[in-house]
Amino acid sequence: MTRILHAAPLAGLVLSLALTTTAARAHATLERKEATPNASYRGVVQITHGCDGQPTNRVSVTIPEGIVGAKPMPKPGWTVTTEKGPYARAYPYFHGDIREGVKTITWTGGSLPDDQVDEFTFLARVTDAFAPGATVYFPIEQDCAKGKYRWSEIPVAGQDAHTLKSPAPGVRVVAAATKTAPAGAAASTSVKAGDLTIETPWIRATPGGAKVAGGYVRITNTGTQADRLTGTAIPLAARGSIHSMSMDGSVMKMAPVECGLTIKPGETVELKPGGLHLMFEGLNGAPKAGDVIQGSLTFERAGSVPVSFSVAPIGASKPGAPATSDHHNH
Ligand SMILES: [Cu+2]
Repeated sequence: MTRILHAAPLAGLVLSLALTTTAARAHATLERKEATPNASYRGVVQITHGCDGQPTNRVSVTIPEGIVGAKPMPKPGWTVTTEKGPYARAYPYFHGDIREGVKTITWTGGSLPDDQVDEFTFLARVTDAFAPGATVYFPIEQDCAKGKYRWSEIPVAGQDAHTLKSPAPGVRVVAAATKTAPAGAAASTSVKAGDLTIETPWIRATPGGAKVAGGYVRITNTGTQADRLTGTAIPLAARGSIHSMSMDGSVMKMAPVECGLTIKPGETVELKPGGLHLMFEGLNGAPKAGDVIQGSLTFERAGSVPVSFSVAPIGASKPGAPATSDHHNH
């Protein structure tokens, strides 16, 4: 048993001498230590010990300003409640601006023994209120029958978070991957993200000056719960979204897929030319055949998943295929 008694008078001394890893193990932590602006974040609060031997029966996380659309994951044996309130400003969200939302999420009524660990999960969106390099803190309250911890200390500028006795877990905000690999670099064709398998992400090259490009990918859900593809991004494009295509008489029409594209358990969804596709708009450069573009797909449950889009020639109907005389843009 390596429990550290934070309430003990010795705790400060122990912590100041302890290795970072020891201190981090004892605190309430967040499993994922990095997040990307304008992308979803899956927050997994890890409770690794009780209060001086007592079981934990309440966990509450504060959603900081600039993190929006927070939703808790229900947890068997626990009751989840949320408190909502207005944000300091409006933030862009899937269907226009969002001005209010969940500020705290609290799980109560369960009993987590001191010698067991558990996780409390929420999903939220990181806005552009945080620049890459910033750290965003999620204060956490942990209550036991007797005793409690308030993991709420936030380091001031220049202060080392490891010197704090009850630090709020921090998540570092990092820029989305922006590297464009040289032509001919091998693209990884299959990526696993939780229950999802993401295969052959590719983009069709565009003539210089084009403002839009279509992207395609195959996604299989091997899990037992549905997930939803809600967004996509590449550094070359100002915006990425999911579009459907349909025939209106003899006219091909496309429209954004509202609320994301559902991938049911056991289902494979294929985005391909002439059908569902990723739509990249506001291009500030032209994807060139043979390039590999690092980008991301965002899912409601699986979060933001980095993917490598290979670029096929203008008019190609599949990755690696030669151009055809297809006149559709995507
Ligand atoms: Cu489109």
